[in-house]
Amino acid sequence: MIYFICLRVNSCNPKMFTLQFGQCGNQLGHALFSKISSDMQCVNTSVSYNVNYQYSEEAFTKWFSSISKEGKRLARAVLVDTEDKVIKKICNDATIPWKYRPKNVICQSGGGCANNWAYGYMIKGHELKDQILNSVRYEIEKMDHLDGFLLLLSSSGGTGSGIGSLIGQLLREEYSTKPIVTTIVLPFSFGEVCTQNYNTLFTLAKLYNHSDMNIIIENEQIHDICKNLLKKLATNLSDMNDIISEKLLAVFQPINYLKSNITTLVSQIASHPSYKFARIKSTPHVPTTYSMYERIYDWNLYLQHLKETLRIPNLDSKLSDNELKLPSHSLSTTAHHTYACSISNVLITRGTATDNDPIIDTSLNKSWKSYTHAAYLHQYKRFGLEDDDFLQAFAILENIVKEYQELK
Ligand SMILES: Nc1nc2c(ncn2[C@@H]2O[C@H](COP(=O)(O)OP(=O)(O)OP(=O)(O)O)[C@@H](O)[C@H]2O)c(=O)[nH]1
Ligand SMILES: [Mg+2]
Repeated sequence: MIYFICLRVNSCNPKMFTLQFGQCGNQLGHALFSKISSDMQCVNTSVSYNVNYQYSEEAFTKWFSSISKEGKRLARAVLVDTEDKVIKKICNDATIPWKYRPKNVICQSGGGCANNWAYGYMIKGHELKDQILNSVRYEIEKMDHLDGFLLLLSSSGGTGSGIGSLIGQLLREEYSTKPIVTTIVLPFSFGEVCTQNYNTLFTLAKLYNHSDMNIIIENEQIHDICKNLLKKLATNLSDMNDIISEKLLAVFQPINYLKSNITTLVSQIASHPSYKFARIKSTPHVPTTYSMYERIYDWNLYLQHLKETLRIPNLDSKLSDNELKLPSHSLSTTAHHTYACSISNVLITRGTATDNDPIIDTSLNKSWKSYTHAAYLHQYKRFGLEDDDFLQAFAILENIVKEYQELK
């Protein structure tokens, strides 16, 4: 079943503009769009057809601009690099149902920016800035409403950090009222390259001034999540990008019909101009193979665990970073703990709540589940019913349930 072809583009839904810089930004962006794409195609969900349809539609409008001639979703993204190895790899991936618009790929085939922020910011950034901004303008002209920008980059190379900083600054000048959110990937603390700290310093300083919110990702912590929780002994960058994408999407994917846009998020999290760093804590992280057999935790436990992730970890031991543990009733709740100082927290929960569901809704969800597995359909089809009949019935009943729920 090809869902995305029949998606109706709804102009009021928020629209995100993603810019990917350098190796890290491009690999992470590719993982992010792939995850969005498979999330949209997922039919085996525990929610109803209508809710799932709306969600996919909103996700499409948010991240993709249109459908290409060959029927692939076109990411609303601009890609920038000063070496072509990664770009070639991600743009030639023919197996996926989405792609980048070739015009939006701005790539030199040189040797990169040599892990040097200054080379990226002062030299390469100025060589490429017109091309980059023209691509941005071209995309924006086609849109009726832009919600905001999402910049993806690492702080420690030269291209992402340097060119990303310059473009962040130029976007701020040109689109002064549009929120700019950056995702900045910090390097492993033990020397990948000797210039990484300077590069990080300049990147954070520049982008902090020219953006509205900076989501900080630590490679080291993401690596530990893969190793400790997902049990990936030979963790690679792609595993890590999967986790980072999940974290970003936990925040940025549509939420329950609410028009959750970047402006609202930024005003909740980074409302004061002096406090613009944000972190995403998420739970649970379990290997996909485990999740089939693991016991289902209750929501209270997840909430308690998330609260525990806000505690200040003991620097002597990585294991005291609660995000590196599974949610557990045995974690102490009574002892005195210091919580990290934060200006604001937003809790986003995703999943099915089983409490207080009306019976009709539960039964509807169950039948939707059976339908997605094509269970027993033949028993109806042999008497002349077609898929359309099922879908119409689902739509009608879902509407009824929705109207009743709105009475509450
Ligand atoms: N999480 C994650 N980190 C990455 C990835 N690729 C590189 N990094 C990290 O990014 C930093 C290096 O930056 P790169 O993105 O490779 O550098 P660049 O922006 O391409 O800059 P130059 O190569 O110097 O021109 C190191 O800290 C790497 O650990 C990735 O795909 N995922
Ligand atoms: Mg590079």
